[in-house]
Formats: sequence, structure tokens, C-alpha cells
Amino acid sequence: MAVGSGGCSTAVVKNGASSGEGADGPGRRESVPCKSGDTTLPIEAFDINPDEATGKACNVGNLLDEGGSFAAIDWPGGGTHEIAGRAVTGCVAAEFSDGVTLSSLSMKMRPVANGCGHACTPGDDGCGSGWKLSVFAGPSLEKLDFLQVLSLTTADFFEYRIAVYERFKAKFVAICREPPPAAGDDIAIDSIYGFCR
Ligand SMILES: [Ca+2]
Repeated sequence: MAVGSGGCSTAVVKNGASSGEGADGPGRRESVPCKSGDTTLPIEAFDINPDEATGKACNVGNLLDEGGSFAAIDWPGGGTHEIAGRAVTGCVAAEFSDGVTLSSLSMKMRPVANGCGHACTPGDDGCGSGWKLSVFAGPSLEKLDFLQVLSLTTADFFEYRIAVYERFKAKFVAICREPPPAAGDDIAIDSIYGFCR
């Protein structure tokens, strides 16, 4: 479907493609009001990994818009970090407009051999394996709760849509590569958008 046309979605300012941009980064979009059922685009993307050993994200700004290049999440294999008590590796987060609560989330993704510099290796639990991510949502980056594990079903880019329950009060979402296998594929994210509650 066409994202970014109609509804409440609008691209005022594009985020840069560099990772690690904070709330004061140059590309934060303005919030846009959203009616129930309309689509809404993220206003900012975040690399929320505490260090590169436990998880990497790169080009995070690329998930703000469909097409062109993509964001990725990767795991060098040096331990994990936690969100909502769950072990995770490479994570990326997105913030939606002020006043928005998501009712569902759509993510256009595919597995990739080398997300952010750590390539898969041949063999069992190597290239072609993995393909799992965990999804979190909440009212802030500090209050993310675990929503579900999602398995990619195709090697091509595909749009995965999941329900986000009301209790999550979802203005923020995070997408994390599941830890094992470290030598498996990583995940590329072309775009994410939401539907407003
Ligand atoms: Ca990797």
C-alpha cells in the first residue's frame, strides 16, 4: 500500500541516515495529528543499544521512509542487553507523533547476511538462519513492554503487520534481533509505520 499519502502521515524533515541521532538530532520531524485508523509515520529513529558488543544498529534514519536504503540490526555475539527483562541484541526504536497511540504496527523487513558489519557464516545456525525479532512498545523509551516475537517468512522485503494492544500506550516501538544465532542472518528494515488508535 502507499504509505505517506493521505491520512495524517507527512514528511516534514528527513532524518539523516547516520545512527545514534538523539532527540536533538537534525532530522526530528514535527508531530502530526492522527485520526483513528489513519496511518502515521515515525518522527524519529533511535539506536538504543548500550554498546556495540551486545548489539548494533546502523543507518537507523532509513526506517523513517520507504524505499532506497534501509536500517539494520546486527549482533557481534558479545553478550546481550535487556528490554523489559528480555535478552535482546541489536535494537532500533522509533517514536511516533505526540498524541498518537498505535493500534497496529507495520514493518517492511527482510533478512540480510551482514546487517552492520558482522557477516553471517556458512553452516548450521549460520547464513539463512535466525530471521527472528522481538517487538516492544510503550509510552516512552524507558517504559517499553514486550509485545511479541516475529519470524520473517521470506528472503525478500515483506510488510509484516502486528496488532498493538491498548495497554501498551504505544507512542514508541523497538525492534530487536533475537540473540541466537550470532552467526546467522541479520535484519534489514526498509520502513515502519503505524495505524492510530
Ligand atoms: Ca551479523
